[in-house]
Amino acid sequence: MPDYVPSPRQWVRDQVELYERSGGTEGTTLRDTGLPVIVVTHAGNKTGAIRKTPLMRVKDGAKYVLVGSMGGAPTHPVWVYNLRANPAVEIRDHTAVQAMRVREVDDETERARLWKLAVAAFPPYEEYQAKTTRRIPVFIAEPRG
Ligand code: F42
Repeated sequence: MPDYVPSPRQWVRDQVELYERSGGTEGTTLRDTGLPVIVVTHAGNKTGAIRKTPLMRVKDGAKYVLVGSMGGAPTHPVWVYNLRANPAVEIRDHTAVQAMRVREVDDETERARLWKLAVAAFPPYEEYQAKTTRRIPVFIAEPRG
């Protein structure tokens, strides 16, 4: 079993720690926005190490939409490459933990629909996309059978 390697960013690491230690009852929102967050557990594409990445909770029915915005930074977050290489993830949404599989959404029509859901759940995504020339990656996560 590979080791869990926490994020090098203190605030991210702290959020994951509190979210998990409380069993999903604390640390479940983004700072002072009050908006809900999920934790995506996945494997590093080079090391195979276990990574835990908090993301905004965007739902599409029973599925989750994962948005690689990273505040509109010029490069994709590393987790995007991890998910492309290893699509099997585990998603914690408050107290519920589910094994899921992700798929990157390339189809423009599908992406546009999911992007609307994402912006409705977390309006700053729109501003992040405007800030960067890269096309922000969008993934859909579905329960693994
Ligand atoms: N980020 C988003 O992109 N979207 C969101 O909706 C979002 C919401 C959110 C809510 C709460 C919160 O606390 C954080 C939130 N974030 C959101 C930030 C998110 O959690 C990530 O921190 C951010 O997206 C950056 O992701 P990252 O994967 O680039 O993280 C960096 C800092 C990181 O962990 N780097 C590691 C390191 O050690 O430098 C790399 C870890 C890694 O995966 N390594 C790979 C491996 O094989 O192990 C190899 C790396 C390679 O070279 O390919």
